[in-house]
Amino acid sequence: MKYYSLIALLFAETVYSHATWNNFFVDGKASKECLRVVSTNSPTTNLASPDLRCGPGGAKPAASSCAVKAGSKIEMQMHQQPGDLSACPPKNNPAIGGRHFGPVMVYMCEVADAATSSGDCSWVKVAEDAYTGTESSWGTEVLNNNCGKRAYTIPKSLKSGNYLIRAEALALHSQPGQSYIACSQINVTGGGSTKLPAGVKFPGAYTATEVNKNIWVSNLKYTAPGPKVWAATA
Ligand SMILES: *[C@@H]1O[C@H](CO)[C@@H](O)[C@H](O)[C@H]1NC(C)=O
Ligand SMILES: [Cu+2]
Repeated sequence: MKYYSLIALLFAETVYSHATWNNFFVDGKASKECLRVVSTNSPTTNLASPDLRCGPGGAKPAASSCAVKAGSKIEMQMHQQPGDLSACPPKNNPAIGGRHFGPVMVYMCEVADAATSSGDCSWVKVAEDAYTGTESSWGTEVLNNNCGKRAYTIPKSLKSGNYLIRAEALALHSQPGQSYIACSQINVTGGGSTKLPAGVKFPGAYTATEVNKNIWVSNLKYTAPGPKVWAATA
């Protein structure tokens, strides 16, 4: 192990805590009742674990499913746990600290009932911030610069119905990579005729090579794991 990565690791796991997605917003309104709160701040590292669907304990339903008008903006928000749960985590205690660099991705899947789905569904990647060559371009850093929030606008044309939203920060500072995941339950209303395309399954979507990436090299080139981001055409 290189000296540099050892330092990074010590920072990551002793000085700072792990993080969880612990708030959810619909058009700016805090709607935590629709978030499946994970049972631990520990990440998922086992590529065969069903926890890769909605995080540890994430099969447990939230208090309700949020009605979300097609075209609305939803946001998933992360904070270090334990830590400062302020609306905008401060720079000295960011949403995900300790140089937990990695991509941030948002997936969604259509389900019969978001309140009871186990998350064993067809997941479509709808948003992603990965890495474009500078430290500040890591998805996790973009997240920190945005108060821990990753937003996604539900396409106006998306078919109405129940969906799970899955947010993931994949920290690559140490190996194996650490997935911090949580899901929210939504009921899209007033939508159109666009259906999600075929997606991927969790577990199963990622390979060990993809999540055990050594990022502490110069001229790093990096592509986030999973499918390409899907965008509705209308
Ligand atoms: C979703 O919203 C529709 C339209 O308001 C409603 O008829 C339906 O009961 C809702 N379903 C769930 C599971 O909340
Ligand atoms: Cu960690």
